[in-house]
Amino acid sequence: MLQTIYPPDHALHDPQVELADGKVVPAVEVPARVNMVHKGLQSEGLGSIQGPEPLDRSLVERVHRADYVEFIETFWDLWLASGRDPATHDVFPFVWPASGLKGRRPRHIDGLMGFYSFDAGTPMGPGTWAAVQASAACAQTGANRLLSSDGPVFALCRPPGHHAMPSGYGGYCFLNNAAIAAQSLRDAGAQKVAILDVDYHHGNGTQAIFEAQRDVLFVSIHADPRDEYPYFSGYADEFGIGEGEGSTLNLPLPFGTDWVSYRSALGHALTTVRHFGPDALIISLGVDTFYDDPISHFALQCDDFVRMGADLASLKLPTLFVFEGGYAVEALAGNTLGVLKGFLDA
Ligand code: Q9C
Ligand code: ZN
Repeated sequence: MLQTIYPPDHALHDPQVELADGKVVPAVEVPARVNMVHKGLQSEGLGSIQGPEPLDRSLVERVHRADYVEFIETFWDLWLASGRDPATHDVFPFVWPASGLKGRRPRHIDGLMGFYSFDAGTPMGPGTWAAVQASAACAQTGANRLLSSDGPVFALCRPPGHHAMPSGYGGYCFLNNAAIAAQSLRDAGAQKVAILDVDYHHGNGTQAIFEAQRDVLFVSIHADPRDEYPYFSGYADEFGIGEGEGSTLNLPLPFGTDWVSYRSALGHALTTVRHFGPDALIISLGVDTFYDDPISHFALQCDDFVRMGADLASLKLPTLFVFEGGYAVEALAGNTLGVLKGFLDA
């Protein structure tokens, strides 16, 4: 039996446009994504669906810096207080402390956006914080449910989380839902937690949050960062730092990767998780590996997601699925439910 946690407020984050491919384009990280998956779960009667419990701020601040969380929380007030147009729907950063500029924390809204972000492709608006809070609360609630559940739990998070850094937003992500879930499981007594990230993009935020720790294994299968976002993280020679050396594994794959080559990387990932011997498994579940995803370049077919779910079940671990990317809206419910059904039926 599956339990799903769904964030009713996710639709308050409702971007119309984003900056991608060097220009303004229609936003792809939209409410319809999670609405479709929610509807699919309902119409197929796949387990129970509940709302999240209130978000524990101290849990969030064990994963992210408090000043960063406060910035996301107060962003819209800062925007208005700075005299900017209150009718603006999608706000983007455009200046960063890169290339040797020292990372001083400025006062102006434009400076603050640059201080707390790492790309210009992640719109923020008046309802962003409410949605972000609900999304993170789903991950937290999912982790709590996993402890008392005998089946898998699905945190249907939106906005997604795996790109969110300890103090930086980007890649449509603000708070790192998978990391919040992992931290919550550790706090509740799990000695070792594994995070397996199957989103098409590298989970740079999750890696950064846990790369110096040995109690949380991070394994990611993703498009080669030489050719794909997030470009500066996710290389095969990143194994973790200090105490955490050996607790990070990146498996970058080329454009065009189909199920046959994907599965061999997945097998390697599963062996690594098995060897680590975690008490719980978190799957950062992005289905943007789909051949028809509008922003991605892998070649998985609908049936492959069912196969993926079955392979994940072979670990026989308490498993929390945390929703990440996937932008082929019409196929999203089928592919996401495919993974869950493959897992449940295995
Ligand atoms: N040419 C997640 O899947 N850049 N984030 C897109 C398209 C950002 C994806 C550019 C992609 C971020 C959670
Ligand atoms: Zn992605």
